[in-house]
Formats: sequence, C-alpha cells, structure tokens
Amino acid sequence: MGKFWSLVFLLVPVFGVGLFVWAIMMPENRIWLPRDISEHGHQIDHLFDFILLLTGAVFVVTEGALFCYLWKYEGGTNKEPAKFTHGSHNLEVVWTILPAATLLFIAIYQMNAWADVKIRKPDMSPTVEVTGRQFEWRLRYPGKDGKLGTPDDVYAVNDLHIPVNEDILVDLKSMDVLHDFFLPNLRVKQDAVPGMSIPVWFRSLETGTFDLVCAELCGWGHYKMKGRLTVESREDFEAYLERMWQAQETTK
Ligand SMILES: [Cu+2]
Repeated sequence: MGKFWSLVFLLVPVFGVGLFVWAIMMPENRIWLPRDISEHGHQIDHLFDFILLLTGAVFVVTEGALFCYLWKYEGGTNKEPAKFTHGSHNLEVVWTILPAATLLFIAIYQMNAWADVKIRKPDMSPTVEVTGRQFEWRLRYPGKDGKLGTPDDVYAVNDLHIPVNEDILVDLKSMDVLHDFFLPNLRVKQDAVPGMSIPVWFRSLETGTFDLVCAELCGWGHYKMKGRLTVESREDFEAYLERMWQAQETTK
C-alpha cells in the first residue's frame, strides 16, 4: 500500500507536463498563445518559452526527486528510523544564490525586449488616443491635420483600426478606474491609469480582425469591455477615417 502513494504523487508531474504538451500540440493554438502578428511579438514569446522551459525543468527535477524519496523511504518497508537534521548553512547559501543568479540572468537577458516595447518609443505623433472607461474603449483619431485635440478629430468606440506595417503610437488614458489595454495577437498589454497619459507602440505585420480586451478587473462590467482591432492597408484605413468623419458630420 505504501508505494501506492508515491505513484499517486508521480501523477502530478506526469499530468502537469502532459497537459502542457497537449496544449501546445492542439491545432490552431486554441489553448496556447494566440497567433503572433507583431514585429516584437517573437521576442516576448521567446522569453515566455525560455522561462517556461526553465521552470518546467526545475519542476520535473524536484517532482522526480520527491517521487524517488517517497518510493525509497516508504514507511512499510523501510525499517531504519528517520534521522532529523536541523539547518544547513551551506544548503541555505546554495538555495539563495541559485535563484538569485537565475533571476539576475533573466533580468539581463530580457533587457533588449523590454527596451524595444517600453523604452525605444518611435518619434512620431500619436496615431490614436485610447481612453478606457467603464466599460468601453473610447477612441479618438487625429483628423486630416494629423493633430489630436482639434475640431477635425474622428471619434469611435470599441472599433480600433490601424494601418498594417507601420509604427502605431497609442496615447493611452483612463477616465475612471484602472483598465488594461490588451491586444493578445500583438503581445501588447499596458495598464491605463487615471490621470496619466501612457504611450504604447507596436507594429502589425498582418491584416485582419483581432481582439482588443480589458485585462484589468475594472468593475462589474469588465467581462464585456471588449473591442475589435482591424488591421488594414493604409488606403482602407484612410477610407475608414473618412467614413467615420462623414457620419460624424451628418449627425451633428
Ligand atoms: Cu476595464
């Protein structure tokens, strides 16, 4: 009976690893990360894979060791009394230094990816101003003059359009509480903080329709704070702005 429990514990790493492998193998990434369409997405995904592999390896080794000890020293057959030790200075030094060194390595290793998505801001005026509000995304595009805050601004709600293969600069704001501007396919996720204007930039390499969601629990209606991202050619983007502008003018 004793060995039974060590086998039960062995199921934890077996199912744990199996579940990940199954999720990765699932067709069309239905469970895994959504398709990456952005310029910098592969860097983020690479870091994700690297950290997953690292923690996965540690998980397998520690679970394996746990199983081996459970199996070997199982109470029914092991007649030797347990020996207790208390505190090991060397061991504590090792298990402090190893994680610290690992974290330091990851911190240095990810610096370039971080700089690309959070520090090296493109030198341009905002493509669109995005304002989170319970429970929708308010959008404002500069009109023909290319400047925000002028009478020809174009307004929209939840329907974000951007041109493909161009740097996009978003001016992110919030009207009430914390929201989080999340474009899963572009690997973009940034909190919108009341009182702050936060620049967010990215570039989509593919056209299509994708998700825009709020990734911060912002109130009872958080679940429905969903928008749509349409990536299209420069001509289609301009035609869209023109359409919105005409509609706006006739309803004035
Ligand atoms: Cu929200």
